[in-house]
Amino acid sequence: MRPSRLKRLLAGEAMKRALVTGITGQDGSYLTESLLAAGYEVHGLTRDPAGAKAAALQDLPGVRPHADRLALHGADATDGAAVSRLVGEVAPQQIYNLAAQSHIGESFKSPAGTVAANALAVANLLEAARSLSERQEVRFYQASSSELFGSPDVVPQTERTPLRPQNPYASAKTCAYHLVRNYRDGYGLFACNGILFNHESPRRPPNYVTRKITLAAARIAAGRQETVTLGWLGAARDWGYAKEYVEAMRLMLSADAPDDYVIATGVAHTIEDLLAAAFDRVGLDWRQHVKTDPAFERPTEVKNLRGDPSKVERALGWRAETTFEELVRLMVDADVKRVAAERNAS
Ligand code: NDP
Ligand code: GDR
Repeated sequence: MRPSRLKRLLAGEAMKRALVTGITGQDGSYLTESLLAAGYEVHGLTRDPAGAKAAALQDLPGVRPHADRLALHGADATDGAAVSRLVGEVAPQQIYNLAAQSHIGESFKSPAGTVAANALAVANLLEAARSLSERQEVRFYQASSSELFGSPDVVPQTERTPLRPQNPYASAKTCAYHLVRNYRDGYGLFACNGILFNHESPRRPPNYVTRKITLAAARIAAGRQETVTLGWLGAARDWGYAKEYVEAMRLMLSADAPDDYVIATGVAHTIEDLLAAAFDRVGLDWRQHVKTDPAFERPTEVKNLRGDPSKVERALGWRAETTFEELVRLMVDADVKRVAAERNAS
């Protein structure tokens, strides 16, 4: 952003100020809306502040009216000097580190880039936060993941389940998880790991299985495609609604003390459950429209994940409200609307 506008924003009254990395992503967009609605000044880090994802974020109904309290900053989180400068200049009271190469399949194709974005960048941010904490209070949230557990023997998984990452994404996230604990224990930094299980929404890109399926169901129902090709159908996941999960992030940074929390619904479903729910919604039988191709499989597959959210409910009063069925319904309905709008526009 232009230095003069940044100066004006920072000179304003003592408003709560948050820095969100990965602001253009699914979670970044919901978190930004939530923080803006709560009166925060929000600073976002993105590699492309003039790009399509940044434009879509700024155009959201929950963002546009608050444009005067949103500032986007162009930087790569793997650039330590840029991160240090940005954190020092913005001086946020809260940092939400959501930036990541977040696709598991892609992490096998780009392991070094994934380690840089998911681990090195976290070291950069924590170091910048530690430095800032010498002159003011700052709280740090890290987007940790159920992928840390790999394919665990223990069901459901809790904050004490052993970490056995199974892919480059999860290995890098495990490094980041430990770094957060190192800074909390070593420097007394208020730093939390949110160990979030899969959470989805109409804002999920279509290269994740939920959105790939809901979009395909909508397109097939509209006669715009005939089949959808997936990878391994044997997985089960604990799927929740992203809009609710960002509230858990905020609660963690508002708590009396920093800690790590599993965020999940506590209920798992298979991909076949997901297919059945999505295709039912548009009156179709999924078995007539699904193909598989090993090209979508991963060298190792994480089989079943189901979280135990009892700690966060007890300590912070957070609980998932949207059921799996409601989530699939709202995603299919959004895609049906999108497909109809595309058809009308063409
Ligand atoms: P997304 O992939 O939608 O968003 C992540 C964002 O990170 C991207 O929009 C990208 O923005 C940014 N980014 C990627 N690499 C870099 C980099 N090197 N420097 C700066 N920014 C970068 O992820 P979600 O919103 O789904 O998830 C948010 C976080 O939570 C991620 O860390 C993810 O790993 C984690 N997580 C997600 C879960 C889920 O189910 N959604 C579950 C558990 C954890 P841009 O291109 O604009 O720079
Ligand atoms: P996941 O989500 O790997 O759990 O990571 P994804 O939706 O990509 O996969 C879920 C399961 O579905 C299987 N699958 C397919 N997946 C994709 N993407 N495309 C397909 O065609 C397909 N067919 C079957 C996968 O193999 C897997 O078993 C998400 C990300 O948001 C991570 O960043 C986050 O940490 C975890 O959730 C928790």
